[in-house]
Amino acid sequence: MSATAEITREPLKKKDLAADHPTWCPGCGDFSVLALYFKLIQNRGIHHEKIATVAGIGCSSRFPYFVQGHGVHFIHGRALPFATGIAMSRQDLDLFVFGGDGDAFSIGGNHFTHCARKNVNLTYVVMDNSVYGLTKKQTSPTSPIGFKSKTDMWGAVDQPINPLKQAIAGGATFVARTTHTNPKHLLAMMEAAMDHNGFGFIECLSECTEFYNGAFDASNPRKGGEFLEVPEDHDPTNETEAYDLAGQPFPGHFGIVYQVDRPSKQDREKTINAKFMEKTKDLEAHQILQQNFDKMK
Ligand SMILES: Cc1ncc(C[n+]2csc(CCOP(=O)(O)OP(=O)(O)O)c2C)c(N)n1
Ligand code: SF4
Ligand SMILES: [Mg+2]
Repeated sequence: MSATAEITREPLKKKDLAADHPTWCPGCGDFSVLALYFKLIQNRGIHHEKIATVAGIGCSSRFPYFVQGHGVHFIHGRALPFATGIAMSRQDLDLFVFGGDGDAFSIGGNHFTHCARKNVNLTYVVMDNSVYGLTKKQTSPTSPIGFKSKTDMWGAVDQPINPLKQAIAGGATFVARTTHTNPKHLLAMMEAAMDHNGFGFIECLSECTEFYNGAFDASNPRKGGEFLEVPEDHDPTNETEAYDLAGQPFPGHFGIVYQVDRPSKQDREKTINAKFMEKTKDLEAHQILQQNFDKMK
């Protein structure tokens, strides 16, 4: 076979993608997110060496352990900065970041805003259970007022954050909301975020059956709730409209709330890099460094 001959490869099956047996509690919403991630990889014919799954710390952040591909289980709240490094240096990878509401909006809150405004091309799925699951029930930034936990024994008193509003205000270019109880919708949102050029943020309601059972029943028709999709006449490019939709009281609407085109960080740096690559093409690495040192004098 010639070195350039194309090798035909079969799309991966679920058994090729599942690494470890997930250690989540029975009924945990996170199972559904993992199953749909496998489905997405299968649908898109992505191979092992192109999968990159990054997470912080939390039950949801165990995600990369269960996926056969490149994976990083990083420091609590720091998944996005790590993923940004990957995004900038390996643009050939399909990069997904998964994590919890605590990881994303408490300890990682600042990184969330900066990754959004920089429009780093990656997909970020926050598995929001409105509680700290791994550490056994503390109030999280999305816990509603009145939620009783180990840190708020008499009920939470602080105003919860609204992840969608936070993402829009931060400068995200793709903002969507879905739930683990609607697999078709969840998969559609992940596919749309993946196809978006820039920071694709998805808030996925993912129930913690152990420490916040029934939290999202009002959004689940099987539990007597209502699953309302984003209205057909909603204009996702209209920031004010998107902001209003994001502010609807729970259970709110599900779907793409906001989506606009803006060059990604990769796009913007590509131009700068190309210019300087051209300028320095005849120089050795030490000469480029010396030039930089001289400029700083
Ligand atoms: C620097 C640091 N602070 C605190 C912790 C303890 N800790 C681990 S996970 C976690 C919160 C997890 O909540 P969330 O991100 O919502 O994930 P979930 O377990 O609910 O999926 C905390 C506070 C830690 N691991 N590292
Ligand atoms: S504690 Fe909650 S979030 Fe963690 S695995 Fe169990 S059900 Fe899932
Ligand atoms: Mg959580």
